[in-house]
Amino acid sequence: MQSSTAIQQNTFADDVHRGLSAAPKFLSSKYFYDDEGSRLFQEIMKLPEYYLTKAEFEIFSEQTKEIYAAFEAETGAFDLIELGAGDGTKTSLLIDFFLERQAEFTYVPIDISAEALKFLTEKFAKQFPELSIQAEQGDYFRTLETFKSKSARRKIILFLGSNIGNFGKAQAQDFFKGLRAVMNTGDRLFIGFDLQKDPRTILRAYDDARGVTAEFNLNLLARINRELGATFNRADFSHYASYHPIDGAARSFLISRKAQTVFVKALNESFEFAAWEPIFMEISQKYMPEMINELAQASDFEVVENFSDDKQFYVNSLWQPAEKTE
Ligand code: AVJ
Repeated sequence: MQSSTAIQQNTFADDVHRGLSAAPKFLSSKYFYDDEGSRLFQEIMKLPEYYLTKAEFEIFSEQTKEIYAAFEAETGAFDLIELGAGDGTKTSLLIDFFLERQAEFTYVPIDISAEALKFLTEKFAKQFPELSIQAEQGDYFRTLETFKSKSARRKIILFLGSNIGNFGKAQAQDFFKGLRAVMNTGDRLFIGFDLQKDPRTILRAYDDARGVTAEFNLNLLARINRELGATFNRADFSHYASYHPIDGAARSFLISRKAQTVFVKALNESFEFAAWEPIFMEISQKYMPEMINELAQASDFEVVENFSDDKQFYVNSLWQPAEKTE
């Protein structure tokens, strides 16, 4: 335990070093989710402006039967694998329905956060006493790799919540190619994509009136202070969100409000910020429907079926490995 904590911390320190030394400066949004960051993200999901969770919840609650049918869940035993499981609210809708239909499956939540997995496992054990759960802590790919050899069962892989948005377009393709490599012909991949829509609606989702998203971003500075002994003063940085309708990318930044120097003890290094210099924090990529098809094709999948909410804000897209053409 001691050594794995040390390794994680080194990686965090390395990444902070790389990001603050770069021009322009950046920090990785994957570090948002410490305990406080996870709590703030739960808050974000409840905000009126954050339509993503509501849209995906609508799809899962109103089209459960259709999703179940599209999964071909009645054809035999399978593993329901969820990447980055979170609090499992949406997945519980599927699980509830699957158990009712007596589908034969094991729920396999995979997450980097042991804390999040423990919470989810305890919650589901209470909510669904008859559910078979096999939580796996760790990196998506390494864990999936072991599945390929270990389990002959069908895999239905869930990657929900528009988490793919954090990757940007090129990275998303690499990610899906990696997944494709550990999947067999009968397996399925179910992905949540946020769609391009009125740019104002998107921008508001990342610039909420109560400032919870600002807190969520600033919390990473607090984490760097705490874990790496840095001297960030949050009041000297302000959250700025943008949405670019041509590339479909929502981006968030922390802007240095003045010329300042921040010392990071763990790196034994100081970083200079010019007045109004930005730190790029996060990309949340939004998709056009045809981009989803292109992405599937480029990563050797084909789209089986798309599920959308009433407002067409969001798509849950079901993919299967493409038929071999040779
Ligand atoms: C968890 C990556 C889907 O990009 O919409 C929410 C994170 N950032 N508000 C997103 C987030 C700011 C969220 N994802």
